[in-house]
Amino acid sequence: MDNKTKIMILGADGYLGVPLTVDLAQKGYNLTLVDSYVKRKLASEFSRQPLNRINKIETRLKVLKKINKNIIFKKIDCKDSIKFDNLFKKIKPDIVVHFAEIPSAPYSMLGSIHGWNTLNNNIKSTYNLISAVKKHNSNCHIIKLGTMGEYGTPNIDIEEGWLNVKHNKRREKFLYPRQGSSLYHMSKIMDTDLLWFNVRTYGLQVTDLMQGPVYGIYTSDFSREHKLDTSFAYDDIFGTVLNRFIVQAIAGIPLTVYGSGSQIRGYINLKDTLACINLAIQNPPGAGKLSIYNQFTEQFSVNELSKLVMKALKKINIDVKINHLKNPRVESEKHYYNADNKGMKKLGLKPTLLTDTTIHEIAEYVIKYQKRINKKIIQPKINWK
Ligand code: USQ
Repeated sequence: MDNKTKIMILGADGYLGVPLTVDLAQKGYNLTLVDSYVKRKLASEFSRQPLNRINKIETRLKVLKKINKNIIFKKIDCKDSIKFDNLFKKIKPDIVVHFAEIPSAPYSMLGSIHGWNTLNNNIKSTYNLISAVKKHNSNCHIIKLGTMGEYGTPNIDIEEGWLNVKHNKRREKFLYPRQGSSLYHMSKIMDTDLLWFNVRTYGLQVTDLMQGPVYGIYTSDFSREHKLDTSFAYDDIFGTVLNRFIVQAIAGIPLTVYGSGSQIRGYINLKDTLACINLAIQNPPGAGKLSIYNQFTEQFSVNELSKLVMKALKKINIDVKINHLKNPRVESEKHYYNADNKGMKKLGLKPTLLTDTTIHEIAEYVIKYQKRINKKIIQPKINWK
């Protein structure tokens, strides 16, 4: 039990925040959970309900407090500088895990209001966090969730955060060039820039995790028994591609492969996301350092993913069809992709691979909630142009 280390989780009600809370509560950390419920609000504005109904933090806390008394929840919008600053000043956390961002690329590309909402929410929450750390506890380790999408799809290998450049016989190490393909991804690039500025100027310590699309559901006997599972989105705005494909397969809808399907990304199982955050907690970079990790375990093209789902589900007698739709996004479809991800493995990550068993495990979960699948929220409705 580590009840001395104070960890604040911003965005504790999200897909990643919910299981991280359960995990860190079980480990005995002193936790402050923060969320404004903005994602629930957006999802319900767009009628994009997750597959499973999850209890709010207030209800989940009643159960969690039975295993760990040192947990509190504050319903605060991290954009609110005064409220956030007051909370941080009072708690003075040792570590902050920052997930409090609007996570959807399609939402950010819907229109100018949505684009600004994403930029404003994401940059302002990061800015307020940095300001509070500088003012009240500059030793605090900020663990920030970035995205592999910050790098885009360059025609050279993607390094882990940094690029050594030789120019006119001189050398310098820069942040790896960033080229986002949505305003959401651009907001994460701006976050990284803000963090790096504050690390080199004020000596803050930051871990920035460049995470690929996440899939899966983290569930333990404890979370199942006490209704502590996380939300599982499969819609066109908030669902990530593999989760969407598995729901589509179970619902008998042809898989929605965008364009040629040759676009490649680095993917990660939700269980490994939790393992990576734990490794980041145990490995602070030290004052004046920005550690960047590429947080994914395997690279796949969308076509490969769809075929893996088809092959795995055939084994449990589910017939899957694949449909190529006109790509609603502006993204390279045929491109080079080779990203380094050695950092987390060096720290001890043992990757969960996307095997038939992994797909069956997620499918089993989806089948449990099959009656709740809303077929109207599956086809993509937001076009980049
Ligand atoms: N795709 C399809 N069909 C679908 C949905 C997506 O072919 O039905 C394709 C997309 O065109 C894209 C790829 O699958 O090429 C991944 O799409 P996604 O929706 O799973 O992921 P993305 O929009 O990039 O965003 C998600 C999370 C975001 C996170 C990001 C990591 O929503 O929060 O930062 O994954 S990354 O993609 O590496 O930037």
